[in-house]
Amino acid sequence: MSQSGIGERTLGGLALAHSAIQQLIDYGVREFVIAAGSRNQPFVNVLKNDTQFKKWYGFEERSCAFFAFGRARQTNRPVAVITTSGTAAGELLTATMEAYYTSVPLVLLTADRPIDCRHANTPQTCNQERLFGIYAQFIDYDEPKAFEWDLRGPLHLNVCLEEPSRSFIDTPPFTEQQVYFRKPLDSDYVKLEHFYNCVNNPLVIVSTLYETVSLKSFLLKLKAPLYIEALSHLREDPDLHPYSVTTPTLEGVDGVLRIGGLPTHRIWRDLDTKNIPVLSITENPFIGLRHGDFIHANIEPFFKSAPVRTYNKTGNPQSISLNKEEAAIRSISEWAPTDSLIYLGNSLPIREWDKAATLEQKDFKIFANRGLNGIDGQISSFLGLVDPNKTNIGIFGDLTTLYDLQALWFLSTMEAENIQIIVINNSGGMIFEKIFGVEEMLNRHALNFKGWADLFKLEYSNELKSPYGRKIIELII
Ligand SMILES: Cc1ncc(C[n+]2csc(CCOP(=O)(O)OP(=O)(O)O)c2C)c(N)n1
Repeated sequence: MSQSGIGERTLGGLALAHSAIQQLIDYGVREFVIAAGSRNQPFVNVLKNDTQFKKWYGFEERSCAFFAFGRARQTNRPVAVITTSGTAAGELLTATMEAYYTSVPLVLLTADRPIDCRHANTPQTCNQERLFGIYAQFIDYDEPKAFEWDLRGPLHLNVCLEEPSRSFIDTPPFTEQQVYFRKPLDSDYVKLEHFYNCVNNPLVIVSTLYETVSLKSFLLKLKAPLYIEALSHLREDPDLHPYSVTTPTLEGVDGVLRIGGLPTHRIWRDLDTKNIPVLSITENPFIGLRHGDFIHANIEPFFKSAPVRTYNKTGNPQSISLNKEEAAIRSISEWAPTDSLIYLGNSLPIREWDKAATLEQKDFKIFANRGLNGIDGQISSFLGLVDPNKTNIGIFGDLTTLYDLQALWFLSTMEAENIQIIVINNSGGMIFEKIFGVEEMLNRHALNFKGWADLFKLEYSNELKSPYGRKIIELII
């Protein structure tokens, strides 16, 4: 008998599956997104017997992975996606890449055949060792083993299992404990002091952040021009409006301080060709540019004690004119109830929201996948983020929507009542019309999404009606 109390190989790897799941629980996993296959039957078996933890079931592994990624962000905990072997495991790559660049603890639990099958291409067997390369820390789990995971970014647990049993049997309960925790990052102010010493006319760009209390007091003392993206949750704060810049430029700017996730605005890319100091203070360990420097820190504690230089400058909030699509985004922001959860799809919706959304303070909780700006897995990520206590509004381009149609599979087991999926249908990838103006870039089409709503038995509308209930709203531009 193994530690888990289940006989080992004779029971088709249940003992190994049980100890692997127990290890994930020790890491803090409390939700599992399961895409059943044959090889991963032991995981399905041990979790079927469990009553403590949340289980979601899907079949399209890419979507399951993005859904799990969304759940991990929403619950602030590691969440595991479980697949069978072969291409099923490969489908997890894109969500893993996104999780890597956003430091989200996504767990990839893949079933594999025993190690001696690895290079033999026995049925549905490929080499799953380090399948996700640099994007996931890796454990080859052919026997119970401890592994200290820092919970920053993905973990891949590949479990080698003998032939699964056809019968499901009782297995012992899991012990609910969390042994591993994310250690806080150090706050080091040397690079910030250096920035103050060499920069007299800074532009501060603030992007993805979820805790803003101490940063806000810091910015109020700093008194420097601020370009504030919606993902920072500070864009609508009236106290910061005097410092706010509506349309940022680098003219006259001799240094940029970026706080939070990677900025969406074009100006960030333009910085690559400017020879001025750029300092990023970020929870993800990447500069985000070809030059510059960064401080990898937990934002809230960092700004609680950060030294401040007062610049005594103001911003230049301006009124701007909106095109039809931007005006539609503005209407959505006005229509959305206070305290809604808003998911901004790549690519135009997020840009248009930053430009056009109301500045009224409505305490929206805003999310987007800005690790790699993919248009894949967007609806799955949104559904993973859904909060049953809020109105949940996801805004997506039409190609982005087409990419992830089957994500709505999860709706049938979700309890949230208020889910609005808004498709901005401009008949193709219109961000490229702006940039290139060339037909071959656009994937133009004449499709609409009524049939999609019918397929999943959802209400469908072409206008912003009540923001309550569940529906697909297709705004044709
Ligand atoms: C997975 C992935 N493939 C390709 C791209 C490149 N890309 C960026 S925007 C875009 C078109 C998006 O079209 P749509 O969803 O209709 O949005 P719109 O541009 O009209 O806002 C593409 C293909 C990407 N970001 N991610």
